[in-house]
Amino acid sequence: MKRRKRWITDWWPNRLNLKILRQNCPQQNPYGPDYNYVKEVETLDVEAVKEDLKKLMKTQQDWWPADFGHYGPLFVRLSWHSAGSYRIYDGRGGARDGSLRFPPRLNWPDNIGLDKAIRLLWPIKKKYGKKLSWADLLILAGTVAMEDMGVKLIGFSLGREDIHEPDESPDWGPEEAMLTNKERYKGGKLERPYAATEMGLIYVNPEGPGGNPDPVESAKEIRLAFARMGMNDEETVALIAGGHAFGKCHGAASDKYLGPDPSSSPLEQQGLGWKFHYKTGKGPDAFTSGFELTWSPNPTKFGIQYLHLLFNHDWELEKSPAGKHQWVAKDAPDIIPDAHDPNKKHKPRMLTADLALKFDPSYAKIAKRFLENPEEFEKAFATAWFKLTHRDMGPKSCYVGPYVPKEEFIWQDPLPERDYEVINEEDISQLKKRILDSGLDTTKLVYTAWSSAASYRDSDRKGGANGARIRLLPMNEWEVNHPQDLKQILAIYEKIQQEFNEEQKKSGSKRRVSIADLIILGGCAAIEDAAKKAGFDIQAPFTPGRVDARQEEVDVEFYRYIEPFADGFRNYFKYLNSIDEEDVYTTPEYFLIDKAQLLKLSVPEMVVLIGGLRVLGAVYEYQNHGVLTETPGVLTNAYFVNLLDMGIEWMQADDYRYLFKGIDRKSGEPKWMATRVDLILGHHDELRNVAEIYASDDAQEKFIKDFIAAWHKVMNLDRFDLK
Ligand code: HEB
Repeated sequence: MKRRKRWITDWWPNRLNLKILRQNCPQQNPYGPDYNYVKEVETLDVEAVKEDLKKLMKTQQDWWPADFGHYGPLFVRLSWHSAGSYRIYDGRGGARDGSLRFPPRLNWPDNIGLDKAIRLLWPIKKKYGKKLSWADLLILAGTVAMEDMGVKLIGFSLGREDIHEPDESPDWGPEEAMLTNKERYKGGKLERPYAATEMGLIYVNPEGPGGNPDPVESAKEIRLAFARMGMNDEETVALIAGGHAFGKCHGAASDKYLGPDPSSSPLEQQGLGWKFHYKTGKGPDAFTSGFELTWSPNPTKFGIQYLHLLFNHDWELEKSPAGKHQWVAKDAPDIIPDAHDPNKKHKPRMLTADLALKFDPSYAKIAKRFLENPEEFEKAFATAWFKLTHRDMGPKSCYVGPYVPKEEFIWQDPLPERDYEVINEEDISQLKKRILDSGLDTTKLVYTAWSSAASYRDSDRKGGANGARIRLLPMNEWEVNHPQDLKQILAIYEKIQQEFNEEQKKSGSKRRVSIADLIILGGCAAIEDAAKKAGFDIQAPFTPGRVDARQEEVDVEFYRYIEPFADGFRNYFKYLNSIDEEDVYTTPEYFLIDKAQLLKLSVPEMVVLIGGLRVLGAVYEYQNHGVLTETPGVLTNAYFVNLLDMGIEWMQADDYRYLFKGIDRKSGEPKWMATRVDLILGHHDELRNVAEIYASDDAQEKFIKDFIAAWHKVMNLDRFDLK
């Protein structure tokens, strides 16, 4: 073997990695920077694709023969694994970008065999090219398969644009080795943001926790993992019982015959991994999970047989040919068909994770209800499948294609229809004046606008300024949003709104202003004011049209879960005094980069926003942390100038190395306070490089302009209504 080049990360693995802020740049897109996937897929003949898919799933390929003459079950597993790595805490994972085709997910041991499923779909991808993304196809394949196998679906949306390189933004866990959980469990608790209980799994170990075949313990893991996928017990039971109506597990022989994952496979295998060197290694000799079982007598037909067998038989522990714990119904007749030999029959078998649905009392109750009400079961399954495969796509306005369901779901962050006209330029300048004249502190205006807009995360397109959910539970209670101030500010905005809308009504105008717009407008007004104080007469662009959601349009439980504990932009870190404790596993500066990525920011945008927000004083609890300026509220580049000032020496100021004080080297007097998030901009070579550019004497105007541009970008991140 030849030597391997070393990368900077090999030598300095702890250097803060900014890579996730420059993934998928437009130049990186092979279709070119002007490619618009949504426009392309809108012209797709979806009916034709569906027909092609249905034909393809029933056409045998010698290189990877289908079980039961139907690739449908394999495609269902493909779609489930594409969507199922979604986790609520940061909205990452999931199906929207097709990242199952890239490491690490491509190589995860839980995704074994899906390389074949993807390759089987290549003729369809090839035929439709730029009009059909892999991301959409990976979900469409399983969904059409289900339709073909008899599920009454509730709908489907296209519109998932592919990425063209691995997505390295999710933190998938601390373990280097696959299939361990040595580090993610602390004190019996699964660390945030993980949802999978072991590295390299989508959710849980099918054999039971750590390979222990205990259905009750397995149920606990399933409940934990599925909750972190945003699924309740009912959805969980529906999904598992519905999913395992189809297909089989593969484990013809010991895993000692198993070759390496796709990325580690020899070149000549052309990206297919896990070659199984046992007999033919495919069809009846295939190895996927190492279990060898089929759940249902009709594995290519949807129904309740799985539940029926589960509850009407006794299950005995046995080992698969590959040596894995699985369960067999010894008392049942041989009613299970063989996947390849029409003359062979088997006994019903199950995984430990399947038995969880019988031996966990809460799951059992739901499962029995489903068993007795097959129509309710089918509806619950179809609804949960739709949620599973669409919940990272954002609001309904992001949906594309002829099968979008009319029904609305709370997890889509629904917004009311606007039944009035938006405010015009004149209204905007008038309202800005009214806001500034109201006596509201401009710092608070900026802080509130930021809090509203920067609740957005692009991973699953949740949060954001539209809807003004910051007025409602639970976001109006989030500590980082300054609940007390928020109440006062909102009261004033409501008054301004009322007066303005009243006047419009009187004058016969149909224009109205929403609180959602006022919150952002207030931020813009404050920024213009701060720029003026710095001697620059600059407009902060503002695009009206946001609407106000109602409380019943907020997924309260979900937003409670995702309350932020770190936001470097507001210099907020909840675990100030417990930085080394278990609930936070890494540094505030890492979470800054993480948050910047969720806000789709580039490195310069992130840096300039921090510099601007700090001099505006928009810092958590309006402490002096990072407010490195003599003139807070004036939009200058002072933050960068002072951060890089060699006349200041920085020193640790608390036991946790979170706070630092800046001492005047000459006088020895303390001058500034800052956090790790501030000092990283001076410490990190690349961030320092940007800070230097903004600190330079020629950069005052550039700083203001860039800050306002980045600000505008964040304010509009969720404006899917503008497309
Ligand atoms: Fe499933 C298959 C596990 C859930 C759907 N799974 C399977 C298997 C296993 C499992 C182990 C085998 C693989 C092979 O091939 O070997 N799952 C599991 C678990 C869970 C689940 C543990 C959790 C609890 N699934 C699920 C869901 C769904 C599914 C949710 C949907 C909805 N799966 C499925 C299918 C299949 C499976 C369809 C078959 C595939 C074939 O046939 O190929």
